[in-house]
Amino acid sequence: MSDKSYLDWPFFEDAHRTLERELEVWASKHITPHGTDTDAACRTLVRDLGRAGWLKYCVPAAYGGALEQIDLRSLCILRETLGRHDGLADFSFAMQGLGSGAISIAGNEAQKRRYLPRVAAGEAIAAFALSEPDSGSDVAAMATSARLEGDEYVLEGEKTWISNGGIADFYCVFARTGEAPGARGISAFVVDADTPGLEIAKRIDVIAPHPLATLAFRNCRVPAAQRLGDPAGGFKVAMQTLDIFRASVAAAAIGFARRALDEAMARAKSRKMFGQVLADFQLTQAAIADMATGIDSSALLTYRAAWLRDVKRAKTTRETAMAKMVATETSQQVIDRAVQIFGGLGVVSGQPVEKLYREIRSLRIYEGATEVQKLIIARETLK
Ligand code: COS
Repeated sequence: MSDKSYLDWPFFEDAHRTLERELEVWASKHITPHGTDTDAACRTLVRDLGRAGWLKYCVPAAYGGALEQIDLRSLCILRETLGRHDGLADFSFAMQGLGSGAISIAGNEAQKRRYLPRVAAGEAIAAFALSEPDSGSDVAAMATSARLEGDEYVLEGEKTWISNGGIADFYCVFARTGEAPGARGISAFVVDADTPGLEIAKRIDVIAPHPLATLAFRNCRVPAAQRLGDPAGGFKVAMQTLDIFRASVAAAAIGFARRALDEAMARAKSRKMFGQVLADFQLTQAAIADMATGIDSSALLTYRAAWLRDVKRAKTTRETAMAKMVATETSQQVIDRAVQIFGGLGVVSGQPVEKLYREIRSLRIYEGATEVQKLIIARETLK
């Protein structure tokens, strides 16, 4: 049984404890091993998460959501719990939120009504299309353009590392509209997957399989009504979306780390060696102590950021960046130690710690690499 003592911290309300309890029961029963068809597994997961009502936490109540406003502590509890059970379930949940976040933040009434209820019900798969081959960390350097022609924007360019690329029903796309250079000349759009001129240029295979693709926009005509928010407001919408979801990446990393610690403790208590069990050795105990402390430090930073946003309505750019950096880096170390405690078995394909070892790696890179989080923390601290 995983450590749930964090739920007694003052950051949480009874509704959060109930959410965790009910999700735990659901996940134990409904999350089952997936086959090798990752696209099919993700489609099924989105449908099941939608039917069970969990995706309602990704959108506001007026558009089919669970709560009046998106509650970051709930998102974090959902991702931590799903992440502890299954990386792909966490991924499928998270992308519904990240992929529709720009609509919740900047969409008009018609856009919200058209997309958000289907996201919450698991009937439409969402994706966030920001990165490009030559613009990952440096978002303001993006080259994809959107030229206004009459009442249409014409999109040209490439987006890459797009999660859900290939299975999404719509993409929130950021493109240069040219009002000013750099960050001040970018707008956001919602582009339906079947829009002529939008193609899946390449599917990308990664060490922890999930749908990932490069998108090509060639003479892709999007009605001007599909622009999200003000012209040139796209960079801020992207950053505001990331300010929310980066904290949830930290929560997913904590869920992975908790699972690794649980697996490592079970192994350490049962594996006999030199006439005792592994857990009797002080070197194992030191590892367990570091793992448990790392998890609690990460959780404190993460739920502080979520609480500040939810309760104090604070801008949490700095706190979110700290949480994302510490939780993902720590989780990598915790999982690596769990593999070590497992010995040879730890690197056997299909073992839970082996899967976690592959799954954690990308979290230190996507939604702002650790180096970008350092940049953000330093800038905000120096202000
Ligand atoms: N919320 C609201 N507005 C923000 C913001 C935030 N978190 N961060 C920046 N802005 C605003 C700034 O206030 C500034 O506005 P003005 O022009 O009105 O002054 C504007 O956006 C530009 O900001 P800044 O000059 O800081 O932008 P930079 O180009 O220097 O980029 C970083 C900043 C590096 C922080 C940004 O590019 C980033 O987060 N990169 C990582 C992106 C990422 O996560 N990629 C992964 C894609 S998702 S898998």
